[in-house]
Amino acid sequence: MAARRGALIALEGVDRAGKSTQGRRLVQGLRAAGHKADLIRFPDRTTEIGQLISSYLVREKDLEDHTVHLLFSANRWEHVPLMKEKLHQGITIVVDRYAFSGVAFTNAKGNFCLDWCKQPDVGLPKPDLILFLQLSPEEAAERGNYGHERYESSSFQEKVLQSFYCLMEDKTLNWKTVDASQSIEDLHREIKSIAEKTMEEVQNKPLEELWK
Ligand code: DGP
Ligand code: NA
Ligand code: NA
Repeated sequence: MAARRGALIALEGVDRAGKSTQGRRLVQGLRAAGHKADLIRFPDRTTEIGQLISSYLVREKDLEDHTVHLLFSANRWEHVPLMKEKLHQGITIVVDRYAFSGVAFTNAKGNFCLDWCKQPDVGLPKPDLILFLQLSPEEAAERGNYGHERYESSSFQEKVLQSFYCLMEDKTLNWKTVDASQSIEDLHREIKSIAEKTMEEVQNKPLEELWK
């Protein structure tokens, strides 16, 4: 019998929903429970492509919109060989943002249809679970002001949220919405239990390709 594989778990949601905190806590919690687990944050600003993306986000550099979209996608693709290797070694991978942020942020710019936005990410490893951290714009606002990076305004974030809702209509994907207004610990417990259930369910199933 083939070795059991790890699960690919994506965390998505608007800015400040707590994705990065929950991603770190989830990997810690899974490891503490004896599972093998790793975290990847997208964009990964440490690679050469990631440095370009970072200079765009902090407004040091202006890049053409299609170009930026493809760079974010390329930044995911450059991790794919290692992600696949780890998943097949039984390591669960938690990704803090994935192709859904890629589509939602570009689609929110207004002049890019969902179909075009999805194309560069078609064929990425398909997440076994997408946890959508749901937080109302009002609750997000209570968590403090946005920073000065590109995209950090409530009007743009509202459009991003609408694009996420369109993507969530795809029932071939395993979306689970969780209430991100709970305490960090309560949300962590809920997320960890959903994650462990998914890990159990997919361990003998083949890894699939996204949007194919
Ligand atoms: P973060 O480090 O998670 O705060 O992400 C930085 C910003 O980049 C944030 O506003 C969300 C945005 N972002 C994340 N992934 C993508 C993507 O694939 N495409 C675009 N256009 N924006 C993204
Ligand atoms: Na941000
Ligand atoms: Na984050």
